Amino acid sequence: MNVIHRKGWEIAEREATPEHLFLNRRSLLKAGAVLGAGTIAPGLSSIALAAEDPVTPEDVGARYNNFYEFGTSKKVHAAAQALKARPWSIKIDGLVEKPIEIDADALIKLMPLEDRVYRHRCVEAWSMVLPWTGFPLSKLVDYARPLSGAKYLRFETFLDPKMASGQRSFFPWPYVEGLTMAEATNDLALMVTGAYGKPLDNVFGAPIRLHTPWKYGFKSIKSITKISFVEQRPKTFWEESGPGEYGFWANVNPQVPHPRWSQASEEVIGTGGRKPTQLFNGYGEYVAGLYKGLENEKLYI
Ligand SMILES: Nc1nc2c(c(=O)[nH]1)N[C@H]1C(S)=C(S)[C@@H](COP(=O)(O)O)O[C@H]1N2
Ligand SMILES: [Mo]
Repeated sequence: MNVIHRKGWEIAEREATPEHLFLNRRSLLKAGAVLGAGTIAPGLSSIALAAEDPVTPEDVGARYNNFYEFGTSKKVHAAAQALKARPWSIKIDGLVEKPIEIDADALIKLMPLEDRVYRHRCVEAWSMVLPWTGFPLSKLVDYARPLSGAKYLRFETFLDPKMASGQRSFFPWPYVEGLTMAEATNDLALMVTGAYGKPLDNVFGAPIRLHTPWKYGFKSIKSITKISFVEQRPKTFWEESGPGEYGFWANVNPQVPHPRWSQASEEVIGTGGRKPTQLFNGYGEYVAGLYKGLENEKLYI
């Protein structure tokens, strides 16, 4: 059996995939009370008794999404099934030793997959907790063999207005995002290939998407077709769409309001409740250092 070395940022119930094992603290305590604590399966007790952030149930998490390529509503699950996620080719280009074009499944096979439970905080002041499968973006950076001039990663989503009805609207398609090399090689930056113990549902951005859980959700670009290593900071989809409202850095900060609403708290989707928002979405210990010396930048918009 594999020994799992848990890192500090990991939410303790991470071993609980598939999702039917995600008992919340209350139901587990109840089960314990009925069965006697000793009868709880050993793998499970450590999971659920430590559950401070209950995982969002799958039927909630996969039915409240942002995927503007398929419409601006949160109910985009059915429309997103029009996405043809296989076969899927990914280009890696720009300032690299040699440009690469690789099938998504071939890339996924080359990468060390792991399960991670991450908090997700949308700029619209709602949040979820998602059980992902994926690999560290840093592994893809190694694989790409960037040249020393590469300062940023620029990510791009597919462009196919015939397939994706939302791309017939006025937005500056395709969806583009970016990270610095330091952010991309931080341990937390995850390339996501699965959720709830299964390959990614289209609505989550199949076959492969990014999740940077310390940043607002819009940084976590879905259905990636191209990753370019570049010298200049890329102009992102949301900066292009609303420059006064969305910036490049977009780190979560409850004290810096969005121009149109407070970021102090968030609606926890599926619970009917709210909770206070945390600086860097609670991951500051692992990422705050990335922003030393950048205090003059708009780090939280
Ligand atoms: N290509 C693409 N990626 C995207 C989006 C999008 O509309 N298109 N929406 C972003 C926003 S605003 C959020 S909150 C998350 C939502 O991810 P989820 O649906 O998996 O929760 O995806 C992000 N990535
Ligand atoms: Mo979002």
